Amino acid sequence: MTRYLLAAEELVAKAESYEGMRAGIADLGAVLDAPSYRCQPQGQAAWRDEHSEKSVAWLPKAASLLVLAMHHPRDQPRLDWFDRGNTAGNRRMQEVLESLAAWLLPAHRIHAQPLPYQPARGGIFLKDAAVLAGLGVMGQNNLFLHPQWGPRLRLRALLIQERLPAGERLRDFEPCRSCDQPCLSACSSGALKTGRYRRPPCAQRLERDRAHPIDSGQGGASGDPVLVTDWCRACELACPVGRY
Ligand code: B12
Repeated sequence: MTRYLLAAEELVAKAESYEGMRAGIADLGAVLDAPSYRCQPQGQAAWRDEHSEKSVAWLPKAASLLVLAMHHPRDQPRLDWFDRGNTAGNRRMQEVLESLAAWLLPAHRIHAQPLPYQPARGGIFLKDAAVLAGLGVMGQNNLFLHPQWGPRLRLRALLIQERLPAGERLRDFEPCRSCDQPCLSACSSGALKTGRYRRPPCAQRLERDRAHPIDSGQGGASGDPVLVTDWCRACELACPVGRY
């Protein structure tokens, strides 16, 4: 077994040893050549992202990505609640990526760097990366679908300085083909009504969610309610793939 194959296998196994996590390796060049980097998103300027993560400059000569998928079940909405610049789910994934990078250097002499969430701050387009890592496929709802969890997961990535062997894309998993696609009618904003995702109505719906935060049920230091944004998940929760 080559040094890099061993490193890839151990890294993925280590990532998946954290509860509710799956992982795969993608080739960075392939991700940068994937559809999200080649299209001009509609209404890009319309979405005001408030994540407070710092911008990063990528490790020189980086060649691979570890893509981390964290299960986000229906009954754990808190993982997605946006509060003080981030979500609990994102913070958890970032912690896992930091511990993986801290392990990889002494274990395999390979440098790695957790990437931020936003592409504009040095993150990558995570759904494309997850497909290319062989973790699942894109669905009709414009979400990444995992065989076990459907779209009910969140993604993050670790940039890796060496070229590790990438996962194989899934070829025999085409869940939307035989599905009556309840995701399309579940979207009350009409973002999926043509059968193809349209960003502006979805972004407007999420803007409304932001304008109407909910009480998290946790009192702050002063005893005041802590208000959080509970983002719409209709297209995610309507998807029968994985079924939980
Ligand atoms: C900006 C953003 C938004 C914006 C704009 C979304 C958009 N799609 O344009 C807004 C705020 C509206 C939004 C909404 C939502 N988002 Co959002 N969003 C992002 C973010 C930061 C970047 C996405 C982006 O701009 N993509 C670029 C645009 C142009 O691409 P796109 O519309 O997604 O379409 C591309 C893909 O479909 C791809 N594609 C299509 N077919 C194929 C086939 C192959 C083989 C490949 C490789 C690629 C590919 O090509 C298309 C471009 O041509 C990512 C995190 C990240 N760093 O990637 C999260 C992310 C995509 N969002 C996520 C989620 C969950 C949501 C919401 C459900 C809201 C919520 N509760 O969080 C909705 C769902 C919308 C939907 N059905 O697509 C998750 C998706 C998880 C998953 N299972 O896929 C991500 C990955 C964040 C995370 N925490 O994990 N989001």
